[in-house]
Amino acid sequence: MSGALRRRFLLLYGTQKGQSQAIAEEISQQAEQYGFVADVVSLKDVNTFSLENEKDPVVFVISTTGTGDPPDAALKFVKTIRNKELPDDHFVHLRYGLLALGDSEYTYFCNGGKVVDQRLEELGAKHFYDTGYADDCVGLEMVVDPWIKGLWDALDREFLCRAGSTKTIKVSNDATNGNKNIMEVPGNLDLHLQTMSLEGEPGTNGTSLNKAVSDAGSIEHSLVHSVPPLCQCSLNIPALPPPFLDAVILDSVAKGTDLRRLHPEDEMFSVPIRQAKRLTTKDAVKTTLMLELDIANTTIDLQPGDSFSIVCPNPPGEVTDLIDKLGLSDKKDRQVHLTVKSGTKKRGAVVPGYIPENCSLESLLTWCLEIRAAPKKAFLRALADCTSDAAEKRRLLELCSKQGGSDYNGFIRDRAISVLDLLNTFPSCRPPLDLLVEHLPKLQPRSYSAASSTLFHPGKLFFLFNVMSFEACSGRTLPRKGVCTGWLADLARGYVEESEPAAITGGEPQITMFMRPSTLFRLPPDSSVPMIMVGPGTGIAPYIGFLQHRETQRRQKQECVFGDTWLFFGCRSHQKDYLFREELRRFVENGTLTRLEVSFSREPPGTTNDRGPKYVQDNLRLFSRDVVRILTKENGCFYVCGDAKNMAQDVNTALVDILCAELGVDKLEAMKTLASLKSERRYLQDIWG
Ligand code: 2AM
Repeated sequence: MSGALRRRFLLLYGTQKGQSQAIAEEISQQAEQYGFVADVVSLKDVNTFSLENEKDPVVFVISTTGTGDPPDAALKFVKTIRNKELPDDHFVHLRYGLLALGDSEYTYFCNGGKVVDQRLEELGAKHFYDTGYADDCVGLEMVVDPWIKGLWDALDREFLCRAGSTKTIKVSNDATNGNKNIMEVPGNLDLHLQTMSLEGEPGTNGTSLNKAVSDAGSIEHSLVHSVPPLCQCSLNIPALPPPFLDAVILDSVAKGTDLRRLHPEDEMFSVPIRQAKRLTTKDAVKTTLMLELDIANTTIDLQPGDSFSIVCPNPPGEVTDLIDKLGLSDKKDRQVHLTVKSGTKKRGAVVPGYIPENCSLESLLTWCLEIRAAPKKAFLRALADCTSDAAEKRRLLELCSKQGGSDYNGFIRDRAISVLDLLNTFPSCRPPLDLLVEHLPKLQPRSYSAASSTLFHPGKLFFLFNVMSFEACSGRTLPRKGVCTGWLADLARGYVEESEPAAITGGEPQITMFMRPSTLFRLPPDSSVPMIMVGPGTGIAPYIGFLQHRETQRRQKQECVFGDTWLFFGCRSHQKDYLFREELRRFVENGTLTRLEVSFSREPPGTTNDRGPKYVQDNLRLFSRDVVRILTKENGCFYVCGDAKNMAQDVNTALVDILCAELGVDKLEAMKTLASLKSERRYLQDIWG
């Protein structure tokens, strides 16, 4: 554990009539008694603090004005954090607590604080203490005083954990399962683990990280040493909050659901699918499809490197089965009316804003809720309460118990169990609809990288995806496809059996989508800058856009200088899943691509490529001298696209090794070089998973 601790926190207030300021001053005074130092700053002085660089915990006290606006003094700050260009992980380093002030006489109670809270969370910041909502109507002090009292314990815990945060924890874990689920570890421990450096022990067949974490007994000694004792006490599953929603099914038949209501903040487009093509052979393990969207009649300004999101429905069969399981088959088309339960103790309880008012039961389950989401432990406990059979109830409780960590992962997560699968497995469980609305998250649009350039294909947007599939298991008798990829594959069915792209004629399916323009993952503006692109599998998508763009530019502006352009692609076999083989060959032949290196991970023995490098990073190592030259001497750019969990990390490790070997520097120095490449926007990632 580190030595003396600097127990400073930043205390930001946004005040209209001085109440937040007074409370902030009160907090600051008390802080001294508890051994903390508060730096008190008004949110209006946006230039005097920088959340981007803030390392200490941050406490906000924010008033509400008008019917629910942030105070004038905080408007500039709110505008800054609302900038749509900010990446999702902009504030991932930030830990904060927030006290919102408001008046429940007004419609949007405490909304000044809520908008800040919500946006900080969207940008990756994490609470170290629950938000307080103080009501001027009944007296602010009713909430303010206990909230401040609790703040000191929360700050104590936060600083204790920071004390252990510099250590590397070695957890004996299953190397493949590795750090996969750190974010979902129950209780408070996830908060601490996220701030620590985790190191698995490749090759050990020990318990998985999740088991280690959920079951204190199996945490390796080094974890016990480096985590302050208090953190080990926080392994309990959070108490189950009482239900807060009422879902009443009205007699009236609902009108159609407007998808735009689900994503009001985005500009939605409805576009036809014009062509579909299978890029892998029929006997390949994964099926990769490419679809062509017609964007000619839209205002979309597609740039290579951009992504977009597709609004997809849940599979109709599953929706029907779920409605059946809820005992509501006769009410599919009826309007669902949601209200907050009167007398609920849940602070800030609201009907989720993404559920349209005039929504049918079927639309609710088709378009609004992620019915495939792995049920969290709190949901399991709530479901146990609705289960009449004693054995089933016991099993559900076992799964969500403190001891059931690995059982939960094995039973629920690893097999991608959904609430419907659970209701099939536990037939005496009959939850009310409101429980599903409370516990299932919002159905998320799925994002894909564009795989084309409009310079090359005007008015078109191509993209590719692997059709996801999940095996049958208890609770579902048939294998299941991914929600969006399965839906898209169905839309394109009948058109993808040909090797040539098949035009879809008559009744072309439409999809609803919105753009997610990239801020960083773009071609270097100066075409003479050399670039290295790494993307196995469908990670090749944005590079096809890049290369088509460059190919057209080369044709159009002969006089331009084009820097070295390298592509490291990886697939399993030459025959089955070598995506864009012909197009890549053309890029090489016409000089758009100066170097193409392909690795094959599962080429049968005896074939041409079976002894070559297995993965993209193995190939990178073979060209380490060129990689270092391009990045350090020629100011080149390095792009990585594809799987975040394994590939992107392995590529990063390879880069560190390459820099160490070629420059004769140690690991730390190599990591610093990569960090500066990142900050210079020359090491760019478009990764998922
Ligand atoms: P696989 O045979 O092990 O699945 C596209 O999916 C390609 O990426 C496949 O050849 C796949 O190999 C490979 N791949 C899998 N894990 C990888 C990793 N950690 N790093 C790089 N490539 C990987």
